[in-house]
Amino acid sequence: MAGLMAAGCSKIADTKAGSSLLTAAEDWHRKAHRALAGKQALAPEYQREEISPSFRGNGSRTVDSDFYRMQLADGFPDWRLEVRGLVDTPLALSLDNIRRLPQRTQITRHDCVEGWSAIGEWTGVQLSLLLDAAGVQEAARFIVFRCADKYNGGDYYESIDMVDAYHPQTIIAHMLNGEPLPEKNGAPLRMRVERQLGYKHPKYLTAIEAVASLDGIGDGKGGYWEDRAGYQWYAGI
Ligand SMILES: Nc1nc2c(c(=O)[nH]1)N[C@H]1C(S)=C(S)[C@@H](COP(=O)(O)O)O[C@H]1N2
Ligand SMILES: [Mo]
Repeated sequence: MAGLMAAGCSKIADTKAGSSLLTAAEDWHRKAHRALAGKQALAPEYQREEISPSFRGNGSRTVDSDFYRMQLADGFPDWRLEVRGLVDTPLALSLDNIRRLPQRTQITRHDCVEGWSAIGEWTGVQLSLLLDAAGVQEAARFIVFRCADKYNGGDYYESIDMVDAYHPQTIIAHMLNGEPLPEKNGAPLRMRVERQLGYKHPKYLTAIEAVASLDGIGDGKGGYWEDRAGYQWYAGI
């Protein structure tokens, strides 16, 4: 596990990563943020009393399919989260599988570029745990997240590098404030990538893909909003 982590981190540190992907300024922002904050520095965590009375749903607030509606009504018995791509052992996990793994709970603040924030308590499994279970291969440089919803007709997706993928607060959440994840917030599973802005936290998660390059995925900029509105791929707060 430690070996894998070290390999993942040094690989990123060594590359002039994604000169094709990142603008020079963005690259600078990512490095400066990391240098100041430290690679594995934690995003601030809050007290129970600070939790927002309601956590708004933004972007997609549901998934428009019969399968989703039926699963939502039944507690998602047939929902599967796939771990695939450049891994030795692809996985397909049920919600039950995920609930039985070691859990992390964190109270954090979500910041949306649209100008609102909310503090919530998230519970789920660390992404690093699933990546280690699947055995991420040396060639993998990014983790891509696939979602069940379409937003304005396009597939929502996102991606992060290996530093954020192995960050302790990067979790696949299935609970918000001690309750199963509400529909509007991404039921049954959504990412929390706490050191980045809201659009980097994909909801309605269906698959986690280890890839060597973001070329050929969506329009190649690493995410739904990156492709459409030029949002930065590295959205460090
Ligand atoms: N699948 C999916 N994930 C998504 C979005 C979306 O539209 N679809 N919107 C993003 C944006 S812009 C934000 S701010 C957060 C909102 O999370 P919330 O609905 O729990 O507030 O989800 C992000 N993840
Ligand atoms: Mo957002």
